[in-house]
Amino acid sequence: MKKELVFSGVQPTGNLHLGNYLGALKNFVSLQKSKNCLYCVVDLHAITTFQNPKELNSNILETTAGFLASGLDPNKSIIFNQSSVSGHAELAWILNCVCRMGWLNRMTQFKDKAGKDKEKASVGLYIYPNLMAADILLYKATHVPVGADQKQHLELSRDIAQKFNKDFNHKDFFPLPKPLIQKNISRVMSLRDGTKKMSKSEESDYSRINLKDSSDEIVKKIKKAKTDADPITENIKDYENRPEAYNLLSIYSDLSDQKIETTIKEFLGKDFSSLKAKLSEILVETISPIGKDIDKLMKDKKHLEDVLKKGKQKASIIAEENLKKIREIVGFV
Ligand code: AQP
Repeated sequence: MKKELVFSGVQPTGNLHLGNYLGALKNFVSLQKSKNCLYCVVDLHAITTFQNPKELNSNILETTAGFLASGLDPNKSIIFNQSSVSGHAELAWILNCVCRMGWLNRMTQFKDKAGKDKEKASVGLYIYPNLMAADILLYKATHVPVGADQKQHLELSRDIAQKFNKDFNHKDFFPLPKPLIQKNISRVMSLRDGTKKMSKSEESDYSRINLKDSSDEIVKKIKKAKTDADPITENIKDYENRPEAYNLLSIYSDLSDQKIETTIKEFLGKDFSSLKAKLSEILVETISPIGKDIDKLMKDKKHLEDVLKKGKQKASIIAEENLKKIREIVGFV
């Protein structure tokens, strides 16, 4: 049987938020108990949109702090930053030559992020999914915990792996990586608009719960979160046209480790103020300690740099071994 290996990454593009936590970090932590895992601060991805160098530097350390504060253990998982292992960029170039333009043209995240004026988007943003494929395939990772927003990119990684194996006549060289998407809540939505995903780059801070928000801020944001005038009803289908209501119910369910049906039963017939009160409570209980830990860890930057350095050393060993074989397969001397 093939060895299972988990790889995933988070961009150091600003405050980590509840979407990153529930969609990715929480899953990362539970996977490290039973699998070999690599978790990467994907700084090469971050610069596909301009980052102030000073802020990027601090964000790389803060994302590392977010990993540790959420429960990742550098003795169990390999924690490192992407730019420190040059194999990511090298393999990305090879995969740029494997991936087809037509495949990239279908990527919806590029369309969303580039907006109307795609001529002005960086080439890096366009080929971002190939770098993501390289991140995963460099380690021959078999499983990738991600939020549902990354599902399309992961399917592309599988297509690229398959084409590489076929083009170079090396059946099964790259395993086809499988997405691991949280069941209860695969996509945490904005608190202001239940049709948009919660995101770091959304202008309004009221659209998200940041991991570093104070208890007061969390309570205030949940109080102001958009809902509707209807009470909580039993039929799950009723929520198809109530995205904000569904989002709050899903967040509460995930944080309480219960099915959404159980949450609906708990609040049946009540209005949203009772759900919001309980949701604030559980959010403060879960998120505040993480935020406090991030602040504490950021006071010892040397420790965070050491964690990344040790992770880089471990990741480089796997990367170099695989790259050696990849260079040989491609025909480089
Ligand atoms: N709203 C979300 N719901 C569920 N999962 C989410 N993730 C991000 N937002 C949500 C997951 O978090 C991991 C790291 O994401 P990322 O920071 O590398 O990139 P992103 O998806 O582009 O996150 P943002 O917040 O939207 O960043 P910006 O605004 O900078 O683009 C991924 O597994 C992602 O699925």
